[in-house]
Amino acid sequence: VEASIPEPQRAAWRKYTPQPFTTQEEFEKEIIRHIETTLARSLYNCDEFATYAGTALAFRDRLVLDWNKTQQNQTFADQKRVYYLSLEFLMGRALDNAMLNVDQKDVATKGLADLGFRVEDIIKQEHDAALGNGGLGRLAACFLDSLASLNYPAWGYGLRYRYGIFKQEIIDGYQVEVPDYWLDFNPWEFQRHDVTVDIQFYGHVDRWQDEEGKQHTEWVGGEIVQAVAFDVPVPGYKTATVNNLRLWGSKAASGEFDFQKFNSGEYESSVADQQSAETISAVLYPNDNLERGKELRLKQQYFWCAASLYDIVRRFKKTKRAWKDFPNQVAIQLNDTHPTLAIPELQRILVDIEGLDWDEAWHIVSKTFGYTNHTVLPEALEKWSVPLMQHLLPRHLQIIYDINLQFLQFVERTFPKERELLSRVSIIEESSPKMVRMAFLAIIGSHKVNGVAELHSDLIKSTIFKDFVKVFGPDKFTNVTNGITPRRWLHQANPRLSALIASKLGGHEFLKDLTQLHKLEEWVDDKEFRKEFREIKYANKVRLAKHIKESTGITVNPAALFDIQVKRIHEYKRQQLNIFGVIHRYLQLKAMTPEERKKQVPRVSIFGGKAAPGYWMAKTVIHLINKVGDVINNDQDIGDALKVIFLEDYNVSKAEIICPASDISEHISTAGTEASGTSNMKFVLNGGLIIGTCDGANIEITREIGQENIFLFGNLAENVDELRHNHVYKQYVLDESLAKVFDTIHSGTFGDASSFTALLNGIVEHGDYYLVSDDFDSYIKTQSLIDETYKNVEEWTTKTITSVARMGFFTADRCIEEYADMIWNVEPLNPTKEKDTV
Ligand code: Z15
Repeated sequence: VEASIPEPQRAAWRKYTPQPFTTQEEFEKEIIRHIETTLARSLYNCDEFATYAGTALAFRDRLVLDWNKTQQNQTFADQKRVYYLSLEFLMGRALDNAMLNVDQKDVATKGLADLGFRVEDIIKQEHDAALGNGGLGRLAACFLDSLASLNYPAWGYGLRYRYGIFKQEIIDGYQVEVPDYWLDFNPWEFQRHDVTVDIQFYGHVDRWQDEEGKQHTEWVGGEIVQAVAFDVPVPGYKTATVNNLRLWGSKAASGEFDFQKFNSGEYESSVADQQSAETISAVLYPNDNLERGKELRLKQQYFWCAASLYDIVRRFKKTKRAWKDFPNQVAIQLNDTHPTLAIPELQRILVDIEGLDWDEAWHIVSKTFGYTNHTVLPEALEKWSVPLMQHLLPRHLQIIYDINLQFLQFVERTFPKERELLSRVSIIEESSPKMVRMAFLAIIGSHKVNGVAELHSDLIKSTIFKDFVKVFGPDKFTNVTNGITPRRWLHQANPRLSALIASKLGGHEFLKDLTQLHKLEEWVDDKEFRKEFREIKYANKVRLAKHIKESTGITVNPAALFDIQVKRIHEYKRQQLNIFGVIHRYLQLKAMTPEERKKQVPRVSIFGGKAAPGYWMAKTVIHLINKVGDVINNDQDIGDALKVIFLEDYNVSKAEIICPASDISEHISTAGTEASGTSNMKFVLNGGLIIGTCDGANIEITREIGQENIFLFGNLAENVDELRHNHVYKQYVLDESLAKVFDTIHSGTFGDASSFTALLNGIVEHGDYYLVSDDFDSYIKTQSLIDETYKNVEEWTTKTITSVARMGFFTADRCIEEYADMIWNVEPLNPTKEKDTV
């Protein structure tokens, strides 16, 4: 392809390829050009939004030039690529990130000031790209950042939801969901009108024999929906690599089907078909750690897997390699079981369409995929009903049955005496209706399976996937402890701390090699450094206090201890334990004399997070937090000693304000339930300490930063089963302090007590599944220890600085290198040095 373009054309192209701006003047010229021409606005109606749009377009131009080069370079290099399949990419805003990655934020700040705007106000105009629920989606976004920053040839594949995660409003203390229509103005995506794939649903399977007697299987009939590619540039930090995130949108297939209807006068119904096709990519399912088995969700999964695989296979076929080379050119990572249909889909492409024989095809398939598990919670493990799959994807169901048959025959040969084992490891659960266990299919169709923190990876091997360790051996299972990108979660969210660290470490190199942070320990006793470090934390608390004032009207004292728990609301994450602890603190304060009360460490308890719209218990917890806040915040006796804040609509851009502003953050899941957690890493990296259980990545954070620098409490994962058993089968006496808290709620102190009876009864009468009462005493004692420790400013400062210095392990860059070595077997590709590749 490259050689076929004649030299004169190349010369013209070379001569006229746009050059990126580098100076303030060039930047201003670009903004004004975009505002005047692309946006058709002028000096006289240029508000903050138009300025945002102009700035975004100017930076977009810069990214696009490098993006084109990166893509060409990757095509020419023709080496193995990584494809990260995720139903969620929680990207947040792109402009600040783009400015910092291309190292032009200073230029932009000055240029915008020259035009009469403050850069912070302009950045705030952007709508978050909120195509995800929580940790899983944000992890995917952090991984894309690291893949690009480390120059890996990698693509993300996802869905282009018209509505991202809902916006949360709190009205009278209740969560209200508002749709998040985010595509009004999105300069970061490019619709590829020429990249479309027809996706089939329903229909039936035909079998026939050709003249030579060869058997053929073909999926025919049904409906066609068209997938259209929308590409989003993903810039790396201070590198010319700009990778691609390809999101699929759905629309009605153009072609005979519509045309027939149109001709026969069914115009309206053909438009209705169009709308029904578009519903496939209309909305992100708002559940975190819960699967509900809805048909539209299965359609989303297949639509996205089939379009992505078609695209990947098409790219591979252009290289004219033999099929056996496929796993040497392609690594596909499955982010949870959501993309598991990619496994039978690739098998279908190879066998039904490309004519490979089954075993040859299966060898290729099972070397291509890797599967990441993110939870052990049974309600989150995906199962699809066999009748539903039979109806929607008849050929895939056959293939799944054939995969299962081959697998069970293998198990039977290897463990001939173990009949029970066969039903335990079968992909098909023999229930009524029968169910397809997606995690089992993902394990069988992948060459590696990983968990996301050490405890979690051990747990999946000893519990939900135990039998598969026996069948495949332990080497198929591994761990990659999660990480976060320090570019967004330190440099962008906390620029002053990043600058302070850079001033001691000799520049911002540490952002690409986070283990360099350890050198900060040399400065831990430096008076000036400590003072500056504390001043930064205080300024970040002032910034959050300002946000709290604007969004809730409540004034909080930035000198108080800021205690923050922000994450999805879920019983296993135990926001209820936190709010019961707050009520306990309130009761203690009420019992004190005003003089005693003055001596206490003032505290602001801050909550944030969304509940899945159908999750009643989680919504009850939100309601309780708000009611408790109403009472405490308006109690004259209490004043600044305690404030309770619920921050509306927690999302990525708010996390960037919240994470740098904690003194303590809470990661208090029932041991063994939180696979990793990633906000724990964000808070510590920004100089906050943690109160947490021995769960997920908290354990490794403790190992890295030292147990003297973390406030651990509560029962261990190994004891959870027994404790749960005790609740059900033994006489249980409720912890005395917790009983007082419950009495207070029952007495109506926080409004109509009947609103909260289900929540309290779950603990008192129905087995306390999340062990709130077992951990309560240990929790409140640890909270007192935190108060005591916080009084000693010097001790607290030492703990926080030491912790930051020891957080190097938790960069997402380390994760990506582990995946690349252990699972993908891919190498980075240096971006081209030349000005162009034409
Ligand atoms: C989700 O956000 C997580 C797991 C899931 O199975 C689903 Cl469906 C959503 C989270 C885990 O709860 C969290 O512990 C982990 O840090 C995160 O994935 C990223 O691995």
